[in-house]
Amino acid sequence: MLIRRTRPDPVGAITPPEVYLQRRAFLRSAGIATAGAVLAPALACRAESQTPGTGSDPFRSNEEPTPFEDAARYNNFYEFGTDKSDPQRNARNFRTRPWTVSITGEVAKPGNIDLDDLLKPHDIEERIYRLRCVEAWSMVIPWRGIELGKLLKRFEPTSKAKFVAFKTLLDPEQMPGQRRAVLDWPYIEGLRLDEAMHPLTLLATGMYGQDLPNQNGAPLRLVVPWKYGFKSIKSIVEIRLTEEQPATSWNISAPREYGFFSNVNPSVDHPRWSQKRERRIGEFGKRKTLPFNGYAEQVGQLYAGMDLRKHF
Ligand SMILES: Nc1nc2c(c(=O)[nH]1)N[C@H]1C(S)=C(S)[C@@H](COP(=O)(O)O)O[C@H]1N2
Ligand SMILES: [Mo]
Repeated sequence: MLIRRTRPDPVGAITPPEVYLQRRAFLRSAGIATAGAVLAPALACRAESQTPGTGSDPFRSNEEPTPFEDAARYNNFYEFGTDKSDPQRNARNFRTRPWTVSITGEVAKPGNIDLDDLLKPHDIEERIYRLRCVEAWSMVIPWRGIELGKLLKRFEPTSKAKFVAFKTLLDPEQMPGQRRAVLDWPYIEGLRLDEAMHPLTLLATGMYGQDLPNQNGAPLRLVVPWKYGFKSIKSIVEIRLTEEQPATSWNISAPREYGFFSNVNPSVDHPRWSQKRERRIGEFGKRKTLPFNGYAEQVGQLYAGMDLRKHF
C-alpha cells in the first residue's frame, strides 16, 4: 500500500556468500539448474525488460530469487508499523507458537486446530513465485507451504461455500500497529472459492528453506501469485468458508483503489499511479508488468467473460 514514502528502497544490497551458498543449495534441492545463472550478479542497469511469464513450470519461476535479506527487511505488515523497515524490528518478539487456526463456516468438519497438527509434513512443498505489490515493486521468493485447496478439502466445503474469508490475529499488545486506526483491525482478506482451490494458491509456512520470518507473516500466510501482494494476508488465525463475498480490509479502507479481485493488471491503473511497470527490488530500472503477474495461462480462465476494469 502506498500511504507515504519515508525510506529509500534497499537497492543494490550486497548478498553475502553464505546466502548465495544457501540459495544454491535450495535451488539444487528444488531441482533447478544452478551454476552461472545463480552466481551472476544482478543486472545493475536494465533499461526496460519484460517480466518473464512462468516458463515451463508455473510452480517454480526460473528468475533469480530476491536476496533473502531484502525480502526480510522490506515489508508491508501494518500491524507492526507502516514503514517498510518497521515490521522487521517490531515483530522480533512476536509469539508464533502455540498457534491455533480456526477453519469454520460452510464446511462439514469445522475445527480449531493447532498449526502443528494442521500441516502434514508430506503436504509441504517448495515453490518460487513473484510477489507483485500494488505499489509497483516486486520480488521473487522461494516459498514453502501447502496448497490451500488440498487443506480446504480435508474440512469438506459444503455446496453453499462460494468464498473463503481470512483473518489475521488481533492482538494490539503484540502488534503495536493495531493500537492505531490505520486500518480496520483485524486485517481481513478473501478469495472466491475457485481461486482458493486453484493449485497455485499456497498457504506458506516458510521461505528460502526456513520458517517464515515474523515480519513476512509467520507462522502462516497466504500467497496468491497472480494478485497484488495485499491479498497475501499474514499471520492467519481464521479461515471461514462463506456463501457471500467477504469484506476485505483494503477495500473497506479505500474502495475506489482496491477491489475484491485485485488481479495484477497492467492495463488498469491504480487511481493514483500506473500499474504498467514494476521495479524488482534490488534492481534499477523498470520491468513491464504482465497480466495476472505472468500467470494468465494458468488463471485467465477463472475470469472468462468478466469485465476486469469493473471487477478490479
Ligand atoms: N496482516 C497483514 N497482511 C498483509 C499486509 C498487512 O499489512 N497485514 N500487507 C500486505 C501487502 S500490501 C503486501 S505487498 C504483502 C507483503 O509481504 P512481504 O512483506 O512478505 O513481502 O503482505 C500483505 N499481507
Ligand atoms: Mo502491497
